[in-house]
Amino acid sequence: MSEAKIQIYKGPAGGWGALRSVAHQLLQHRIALKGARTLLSANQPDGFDCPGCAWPDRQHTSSFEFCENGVKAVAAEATADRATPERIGEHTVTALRGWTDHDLEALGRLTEPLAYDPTTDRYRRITWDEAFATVARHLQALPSPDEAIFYTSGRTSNEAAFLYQLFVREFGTNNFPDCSNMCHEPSGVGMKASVGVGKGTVTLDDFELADCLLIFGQNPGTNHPRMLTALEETKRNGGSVVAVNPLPEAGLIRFKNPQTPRGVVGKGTVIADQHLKIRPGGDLALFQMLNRLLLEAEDAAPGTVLDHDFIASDTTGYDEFAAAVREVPWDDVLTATGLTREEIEELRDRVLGARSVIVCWAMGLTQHRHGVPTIREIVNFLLLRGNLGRPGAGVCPVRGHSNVQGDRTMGIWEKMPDSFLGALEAEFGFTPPTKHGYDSVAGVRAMRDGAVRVFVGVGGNFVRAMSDTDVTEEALRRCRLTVQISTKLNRSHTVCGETALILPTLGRTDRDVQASGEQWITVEDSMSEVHVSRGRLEPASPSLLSEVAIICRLARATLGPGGEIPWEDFEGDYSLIRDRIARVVPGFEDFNARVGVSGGFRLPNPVNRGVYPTPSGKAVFARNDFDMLTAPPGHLVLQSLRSHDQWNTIPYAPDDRYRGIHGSRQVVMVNPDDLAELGLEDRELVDIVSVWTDGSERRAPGFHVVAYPAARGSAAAYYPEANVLVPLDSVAAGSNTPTYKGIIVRLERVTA
Ligand SMILES: Nc1nc2c(c(=O)[nH]1)N[C@H]1C(S)=C(S)[C@@H](COP(=O)(O)OP(=O)(O)OC[C@H]3O[C@@H](n4cnc5c(=O)[nH]c(N)nc54)[C@H](O)[C@@H]3O)O[C@H]1N2
Ligand SMILES: Nc1nc2c(c(=O)[nH]1)N[C@H]1C(S)=C(S)[C@@H](COP(=O)(O)OP(=O)(O)OC[C@H]3O[C@@H](n4cnc5c(=O)[nH]c(N)nc54)[C@H](O)[C@@H]3O)O[C@H]1N2
Ligand SMILES: [Mo]
Repeated sequence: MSEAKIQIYKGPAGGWGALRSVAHQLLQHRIALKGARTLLSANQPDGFDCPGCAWPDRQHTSSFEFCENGVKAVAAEATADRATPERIGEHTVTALRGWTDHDLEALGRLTEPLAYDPTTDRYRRITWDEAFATVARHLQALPSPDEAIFYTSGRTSNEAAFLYQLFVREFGTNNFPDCSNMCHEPSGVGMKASVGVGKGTVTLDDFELADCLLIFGQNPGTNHPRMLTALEETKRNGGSVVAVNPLPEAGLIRFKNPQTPRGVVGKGTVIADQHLKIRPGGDLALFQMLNRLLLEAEDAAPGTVLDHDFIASDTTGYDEFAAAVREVPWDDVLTATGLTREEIEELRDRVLGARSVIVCWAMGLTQHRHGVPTIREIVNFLLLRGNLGRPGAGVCPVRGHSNVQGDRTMGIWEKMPDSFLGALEAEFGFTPPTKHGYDSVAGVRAMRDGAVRVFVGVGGNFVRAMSDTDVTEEALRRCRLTVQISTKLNRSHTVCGETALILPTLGRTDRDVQASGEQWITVEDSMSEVHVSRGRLEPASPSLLSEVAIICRLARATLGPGGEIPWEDFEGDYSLIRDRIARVVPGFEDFNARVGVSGGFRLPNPVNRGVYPTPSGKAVFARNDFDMLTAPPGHLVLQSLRSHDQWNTIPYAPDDRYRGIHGSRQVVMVNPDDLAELGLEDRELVDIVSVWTDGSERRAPGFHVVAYPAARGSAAAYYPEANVLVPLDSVAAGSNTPTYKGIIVRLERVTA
């Protein structure tokens, strides 16, 4: 194991470092300048949607928004390397299972359909027809359609997602685990309960108008680099930015916009006016205290703090909420947050001085056992001062995968409402199942317990993304059939059911030609803008099929000929799919015509018109119980997060530039004072051991301790290496999201 080189990073995000890193990526993937130019058509009106993240562009017609990590994501897909059957077949699957995530990915793009051959323990090439017949045979043999699950990762296009759910529902199940279950599910559940809609309410224009931005549990410098430009705009217009995070993340502290000459050579913009170094899981307590302080400020100066008109006209539940939140004790809040009273009062004053406030958040809030109440407390906070549905104010859950929000809109959800199922029935003439299906955690349990026999995944890397890696892997192995529709090799391909298939597919950047000619697809970003994406590159192999084509052929093979649904026509002309989406999904009327012009359209959010699709028709103040994560003596609260050089389950390199860590991912970051208390030295080798309420323990061996300015009592290690530590049953109440950011651990010194 190589030891990490550590030098705490003091510079800004962006700047020269970003440019250098991009040049290196292009070189590594052997992408020549011609290819590089194609890459630069990302997010252009005529180009493809960047698969890097779900942050929006100005009308999607921007003058090319440059982003280091977007280029890395595109370069990874556009690589010149090929994972051919011959290269994969050189190794047994047992051997491949010993490879790192990075090395599997580095074989390059998949080129041919493959089947696992248990007699040789190797993958071998098969024909597409054999592949579809194999899946059909297994699905048809199941005693019940509920014995299959159909996973989706968030890169899938609207068109493919719509057809996938159509196929699966006609087959007869709602078993749709997806990456959203592991990601922003608490945001959707919490906002839906509070305001009736599970999506954000703001646009980029609101960032220019906001007086104050609160950024909770998010590392935009790495994961949404283009967001830094929006933060810069807020600052330029006199707004303030507050970062709430256990770590001092570089992009939140200072930013040099590499798209401007000044940004490359200048000092950059200071982003955060205040950084609150909160303990992991302390955000619910912080918002409850903020809300109490707003009520007290109103008591002190009646009529000046709360928006009484808004509360009276638009909300319900205020009295119960207010009575409860007034009781939240300072002592508990200070313990839960690790903050000082002065820090919290400074934040209160900042909020009181701001007419309009936006709250942004990502995984630091959702991946906790109280993720749902935390989101509901944020909505409470915004409702108090009418910070919803007006310019410069609102909720901004910042989504991850580039089309994760669109996939949900298209029906990838294990419990779509009856209105959606009814519309499907009216359009396609079959009765969709109404019984709710399995989400990701329930899906693993069902495979583990033998209740599910077939796993199909459109994209993603299920065994590395999910919690409790060993349990998840064993669950997959118990299946009769596992099918992975993928662009590149990953660990999930090495954990096979009795029969296992890899179906290689086109990526976002690849040209997609079907019977009626060249096709384009659509996606929905984090701010509900729907727009076109058109691949331009020569496909990685002539054998690749698009996701749409694979789904159509799976459906025809499985459901048999003679059905009502024209799968063959859909495959040949994607505009026919959009015609159907227009008739089934609200907000997509006249889809083909509207999406093709001037950067697409924005799906309306009724909350912005003061319409709340809740049972009461009002926005609901929630009364949330106080909850904090406590670690027993000698233990820490561990969060698992992304480095600057990875895309979800796939590390590009063992470096984390903005945290100053180079050469190793087997590190655990801990505050130096905690290390002293634990009797550990910087760079010492430890095992991370998690403890769970049922007394069970899980171990991740061989990590170097790194003294790092993290919040006291916390620790941080990288995802997916830390996933073995998260018990399958450790989930957010109400959304079943694994608690990847709230793991109770101890560090055990490794003695030689
Ligand atoms: N380059 C790149 N871009 C990506 C991705 C990628 O892997 N690479 N992944 C995409 C996906 S799917 C997603 S969901 C997003 C993820 O985007 P992020 O949510 O930014 O990703 P994480 O690395 O999980 O970072 C979580 C942040 O929350 C902080 N945090 C942890 N626990 C707490 C807490 O209890 N309270 C608070 N206030 N903060 C906390 C961490 O210190 C860290 O800064 O990024 C998307 N974009
Ligand atoms: N410990 C810990 N665990 C986490 C998280 C965390 O913060 N901490 N974050 C969670 C979150 S937020 C998420 S979203 C999940 C992510 O979980 P997933 O979405 O399942 O994982 P990814 O790593 O994004 O999937 C990468 C694979 O997708 C395939 N792929 C890439 N592009 C395409 C495409 O265009 N089409 C198809 N069909 N396949 C493609 C490639 O084969 C690649 O190997 O992980 C979750 N797990
Ligand atoms: Mo995500």
